[in-house]
Amino acid sequence: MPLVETKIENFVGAICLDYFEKRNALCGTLVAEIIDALDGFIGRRVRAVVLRARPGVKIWSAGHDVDELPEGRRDPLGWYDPLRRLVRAIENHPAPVIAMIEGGVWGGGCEAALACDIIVAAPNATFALTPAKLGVPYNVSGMLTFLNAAPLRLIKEMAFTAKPISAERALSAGLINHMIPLEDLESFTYAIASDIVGNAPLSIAVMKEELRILAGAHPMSPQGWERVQGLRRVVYDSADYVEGVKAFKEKRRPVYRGE
Ligand code: LCV
Repeated sequence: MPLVETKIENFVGAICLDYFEKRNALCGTLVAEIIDALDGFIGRRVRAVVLRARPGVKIWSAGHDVDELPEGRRDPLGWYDPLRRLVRAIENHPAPVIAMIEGGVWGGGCEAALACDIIVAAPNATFALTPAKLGVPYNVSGMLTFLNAAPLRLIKEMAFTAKPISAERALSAGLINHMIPLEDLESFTYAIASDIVGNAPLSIAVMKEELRILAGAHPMSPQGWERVQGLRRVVYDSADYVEGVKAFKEKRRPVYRGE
């Protein structure tokens, strides 16, 4: 049973997340299907992509599939992790990817949405960064996705509280491009896609890549990199990390001891 539905119309490729039983959690299979769809769009000369969930969902994506997180002693967000591969696939796709969002967006799902080039959300959309809730040491390129998406102070509040913010607040902070009534969400999103399709795809692709390179151009010394990786290892080797994942699976509140 596929976990995404795709279609192509008038040079616009649509990828609809369809993994209801896990609230579109970004498991390896779902991510592989999204990446396959994006790769297929390149050959079909798609000029704009809409990444969406089923109309009427309460949850756009529940984020990383927690059942696929390591139980400790291994980087939970390493280079080949599905979420990392998905973010890179979105950022490297030559056509603009428009996230069309209704409902809650959690954790890694929030990063995947923020990795998209344009975000159009309904008023019922919410956005939550959840590593602190789970005890996960988020990775550097993921934090850069957030830093490129919103003011530092808002990212800190979202990361440290792990509380969702409303679409309205996301709009006022520039985290999303448009907040559109649910009944107009699809037509508005496709109107943007159609504007993009009418422009020069090669020019757009090179500007997207220039912006990706520039947005990622943050010098980090080898010592700085090693320090961060060492600090992250302390976290994913900690009892708190094990407790966070265990509590999620046991559907209870975690009790963190800072060790
Ligand atoms: C696996 C899930 C998930 C899920 N994984 O439905 O950013 S980081 O570092 O934190 C990163 C590691 C990350 O992204 O972690 C995941 C962060 N996500 C969250 O914290 C959201 C966790 N999910 C929820 O809070 C609720 O499920 C929401 C509010 C999304 C939906 O609530 P709702 O009542 O509609 P359920 O909670 O009943 O979920 C339906 C099924 O999906 C599973 C969940 O365990 C349940 O499974 P069972 O039917 O077997 O009980 N599920 C939901 N999210 N991220 N599994």
